[in-house]
Amino acid sequence: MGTPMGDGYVVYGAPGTGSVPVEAALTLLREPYRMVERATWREVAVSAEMARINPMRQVPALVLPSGELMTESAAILIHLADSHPGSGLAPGLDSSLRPRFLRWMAFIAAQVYALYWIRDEPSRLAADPAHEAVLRERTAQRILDCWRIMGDGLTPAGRFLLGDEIGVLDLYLAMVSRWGPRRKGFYAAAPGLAPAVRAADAEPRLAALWAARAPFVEGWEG
Ligand SMILES: N[C@@H](CCC(=O)N[C@@H](CS)C(=O)NCC(=O)O)C(=O)O
Repeated sequence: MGTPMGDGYVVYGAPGTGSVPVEAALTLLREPYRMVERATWREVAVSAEMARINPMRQVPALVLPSGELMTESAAILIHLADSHPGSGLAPGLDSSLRPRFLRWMAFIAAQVYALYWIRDEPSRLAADPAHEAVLRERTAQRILDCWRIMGDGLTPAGRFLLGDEIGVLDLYLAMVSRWGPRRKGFYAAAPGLAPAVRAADAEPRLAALWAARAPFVEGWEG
């Protein structure tokens, strides 16, 4: 399948992945979208198919109604918020919160999310199988250090990270903080951010989406 065009939003993703905050943002925006399931890490064929859309063979990818392809979760979330001014999903260009918003969106993407390329498949960098456990442990420590730094550097401005309205930064953090070393480690490293991610988990407009795409099953927090 080629890149769909003029077909509304098309999200390439999979449950529990970086596509979920994108799906959540579209849900809050009440924008209809078509979901294309691509669990790229499961099968070589799916990965090869995904490469035709995103040469990085990763989800999320988003095709905009214009037909333009976007990859990179932070860029997608920022664009969705910015292209719906008044949605409250991100501080506007003239807001004093804008630098803080951009800083932590980029921080989650570059400092934390990028480490999952290693964590999800340590054999990509490990010299031998024994080394894989070392990479898992060291990347877990690095992620917790990042959460500590984010927790120390960002004081929530309200119920959510940037005020009393949920935004794409909340959606992004709520998802990425669920991955290994998982939520319990995150809560301990960044206790000040815990209420905001819990508020995002409990957002009523997202109840069905979280249940379907990232269910809160027993022990999910780690
Ligand atoms: N920089 C990308 C990273 C995306 C990413 O790592 N996605 C994971 C799923 S959560 C994936 O597709 N992994 C498969 C792979 O990297 O081979 C982004 O922010 O969107």
